[in-house]
Amino acid sequence: MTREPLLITAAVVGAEVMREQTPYVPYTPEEIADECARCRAAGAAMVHVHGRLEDGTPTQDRETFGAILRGVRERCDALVQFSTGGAVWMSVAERIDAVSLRPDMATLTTGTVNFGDDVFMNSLPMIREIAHALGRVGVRPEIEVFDTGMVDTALKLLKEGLLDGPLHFDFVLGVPGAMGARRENLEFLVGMIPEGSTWSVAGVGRHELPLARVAIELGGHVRVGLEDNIYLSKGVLAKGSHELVEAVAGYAAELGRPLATPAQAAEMLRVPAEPWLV
Ligand code: KMH
Ligand code: ZN
Repeated sequence: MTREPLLITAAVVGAEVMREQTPYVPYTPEEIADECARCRAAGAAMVHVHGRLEDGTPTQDRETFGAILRGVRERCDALVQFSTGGAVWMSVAERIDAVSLRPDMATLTTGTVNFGDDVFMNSLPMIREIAHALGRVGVRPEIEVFDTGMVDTALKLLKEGLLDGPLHFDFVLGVPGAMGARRENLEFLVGMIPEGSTWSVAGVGRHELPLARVAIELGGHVRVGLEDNIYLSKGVLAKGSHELVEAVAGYAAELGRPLATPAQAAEMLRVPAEPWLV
């Protein structure tokens, strides 16, 4: 098995989980940045962030993201990845409002998918617009894949030159209405991506930790956090994303994968060395 350093990405907030479900989800930029720092201390090299208003309403507002970015940079050296997915009801303009702050990375979902009772819209023109917005400010995308065709679309955009290879994929498995969180699905997706690509898995709900373990065994990388799953074990709420990161760090130690530092992750993901200051 590979001993390549394992990138753990912590998805600490998301746009869906609310305090009614778990008191541990952070809302304010300070709470989000504090949780990111705890995740870094637990072994995460990158944090994936969304914005929230005081009452928990999701926002992609530039000011909120600026406060989160500054807060994380003040507290730790984790790479910061902005969501451009936002929430299902947001326009593309809202979703890309903050990317000119130039985080280390930002997400790019390459297709439309059912998302529970909702639809997460990403038509080809929308995908192109987001990819252009990232390209304009030199932010590397992480390709979010919720179903098979999204890999094909990413590869098509790579061939067209809209995206720069090698690509980094995050396979988000187990969203109701999307591709299931099963090992064979993950192996199939990994088989679709070109040599030299990198990938991580984000299992949703109870699949998060078991799929993380599979990814470590397969030589991939891992995303965990309250955005995707609020439980540490059956019926036991995680007291923050950092507890999920700790669990993954434990698997990595057991399976012989050292943890990637942010510097190693930046090199692997070809993140530009000097992010703009905010
Ligand atoms: N909240 C989902 C609708 C991303 O961050 O790029 C989309 C999402 C993906 O979370
Ligand atoms: Zn997200």
